[in-house]
Amino acid sequence: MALPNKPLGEIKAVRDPEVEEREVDILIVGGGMACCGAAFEVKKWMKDDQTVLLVDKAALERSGAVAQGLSAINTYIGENTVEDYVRMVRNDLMGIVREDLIYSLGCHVDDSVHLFEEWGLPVWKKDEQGKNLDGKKGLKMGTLKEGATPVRTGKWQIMINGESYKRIVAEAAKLALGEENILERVFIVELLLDANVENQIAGAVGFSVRENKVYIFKCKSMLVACGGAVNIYQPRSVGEGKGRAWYPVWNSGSTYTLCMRVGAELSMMENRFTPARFKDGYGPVGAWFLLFKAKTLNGLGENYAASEAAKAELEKYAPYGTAAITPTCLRNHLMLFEMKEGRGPIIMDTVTALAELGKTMDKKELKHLEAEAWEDFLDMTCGQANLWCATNTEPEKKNSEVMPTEPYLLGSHSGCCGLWASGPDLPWVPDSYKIKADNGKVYNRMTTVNGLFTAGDGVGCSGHKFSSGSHAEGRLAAKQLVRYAVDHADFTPTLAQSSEELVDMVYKPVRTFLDHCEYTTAVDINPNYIKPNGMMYRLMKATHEYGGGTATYYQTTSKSLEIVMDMLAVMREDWEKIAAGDLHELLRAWEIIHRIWTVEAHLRHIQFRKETRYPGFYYQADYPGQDDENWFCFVNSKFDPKEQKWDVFKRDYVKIFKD
Ligand code: SFD
Ligand code: AMP
Repeated sequence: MALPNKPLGEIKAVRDPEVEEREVDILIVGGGMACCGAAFEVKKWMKDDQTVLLVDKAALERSGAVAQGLSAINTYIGENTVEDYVRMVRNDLMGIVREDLIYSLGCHVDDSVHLFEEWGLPVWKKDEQGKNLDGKKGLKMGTLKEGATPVRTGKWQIMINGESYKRIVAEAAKLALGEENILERVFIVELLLDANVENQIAGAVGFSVRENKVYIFKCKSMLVACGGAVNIYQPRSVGEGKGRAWYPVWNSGSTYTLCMRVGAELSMMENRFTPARFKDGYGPVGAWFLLFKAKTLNGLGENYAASEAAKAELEKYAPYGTAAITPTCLRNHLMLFEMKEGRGPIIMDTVTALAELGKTMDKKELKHLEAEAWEDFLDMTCGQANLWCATNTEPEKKNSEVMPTEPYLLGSHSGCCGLWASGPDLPWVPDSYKIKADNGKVYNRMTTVNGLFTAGDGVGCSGHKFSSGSHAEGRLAAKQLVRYAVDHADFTPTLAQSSEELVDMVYKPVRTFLDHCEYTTAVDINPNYIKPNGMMYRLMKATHEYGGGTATYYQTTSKSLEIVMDMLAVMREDWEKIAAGDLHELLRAWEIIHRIWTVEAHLRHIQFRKETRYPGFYYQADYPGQDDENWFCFVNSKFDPKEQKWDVFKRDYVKIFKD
């Protein structure tokens, strides 16, 4: 149930919070696209006596990556084949992906898109003359399910009027699950393994960010889909611009941290995403490239991507570099190449693009086109529209700079880091891609911890799901969550820790603060503690300078990695002294701890993979270029919760679909 907005000011934290314990069969952690998909689906498969609860750190209507809305759905198969979708994802991610996961998602994603439209999401359509109809006008052509033609930007993307996208999806999720089965504004801190059954998930602990209250949950099966990781590197926007980032600032790597801390295997954590975006506002470029057919120019006004030098550079990364669509990392690589050669900055030629499109349009149509250019931002990154206003940028008169952003970790957009998850139990899926639970059964999207599932940004090795695919994947996982809980009906989750121990852990930052805050007059400066804000700056400086951040054009070296690893070890020591005076700060404290764990996994993977698989996303300067002979494989890792030790290792890649 949603709690009312808090009154002005922060809510002071107290030493001894209230404790609420709950036991359900199925626990859903997160409230974004994947969890809304799960919430919509789960009850259809549940038995009458089974119980479910969804817990989101924010409010479902505007939580996660789709909070601001979106102007496109980037995965809609439509007239294409699912096999081609697999090929596209494989090429974009430089060959090493889980084709079983991508295929199974591709089979179901359109169904989610059809539901969105049914729930009221306006989808652009083509009319009989091939003209674009947006908003309500699109409805005249019927629905996608009935066979209406969407406005395709690229082969896989369709345009929507999506300012209220998340509200629409959340409303359906809430209706299906029931408000009484939803807890908002509760941040999950740690997952809990069963005290008696080895490697079995049994619950989670978290706290309310609106009341001094700790929640302890027990469950038989659990979905964790808390999105990707943002603000782990120094963002390009600092000072008054801080807080502006491309991916959602609230997603702090909880998916990866929560799961890895109970021993779930991670995969391809070395992969990251540094999207090219309109500079400073982080406005997306997809619609400009694909719908408006705009070109990017270097500082000399040249279409560098079409140059001989660019071709030669791409050939080094054949067959991916020479494919019909250049992989996202290599598009960045070309930009960085220009900038490093002194031919920056990179400019999106919006003026020529709109002028070209306008040639076949009357005045009214041209005005509409210009409005669409603004709406692309207003629907999903309104800060970019503000920036255009503030800098007197009319895209038909003035071009805008494009720049690759600071690194993000995610598994649903054009990146593929995440958890090693089971593929479906189908004959064509290789055995090495199936994870067998304690009962010998295979549950699609289960991690290597029994009963623990993930989806969306959480599932590794299978990017390009986007909003629609994440929703569909949540629905796939939901069915399996129920199946697992039914198959384990006799299992009684038992926690190893007492309630008191769990409260001590979650509220430790509050107690550290209360014990020492009176020692100094400046509440943020104290020899006995560090505030989350200070820790955030430390993390960002370390990753920025040594971990392949924007400071070094995304380049790192073996020595730099060694240095940053030492810095992380000290941060880990110091986080024992992290302090929180109010509930907002307690949230920030746990978020930064989750971020540090996630970054550690990321850098350990980069350290292990002795090649540069994703030029444009990151460069390991000691190992430039790709080394297929030794590294055409997954890199996986596992943190052993008992031994408190990391293991990083290779797993074989299996090709399922021919080129
Ligand atoms: O333009 C905890 N995305 C795009 N998808 C598209 O289909 N089209 C686009 O146009 C896309 N573009 C885009 C996109 C995202 C953003 C931010 C921008 C532009 C500016 C990508 C999708 O949005 C993305 O793939 C999905 O949303 C991923 O879904 P999911 O479920 O994996 O993550 P989420 O939606 O962010 O939700 C996370 C949830 O977890 C909660 N949470 N809850 C409890 N405890 C914790 N510890 C928690 N930590 C997090 C969050 O509150 C949230 O509910 S474009 O760039 O291409
Ligand atoms: P973006 O706005 O960059 O997030 O891109 C939205 C969609 O368009 C994603 O599916 C991208 O993979 C795709 N895309 C963006 N730019 C290009 C491009 N230059 N060529 C091909 N596809 C692109």
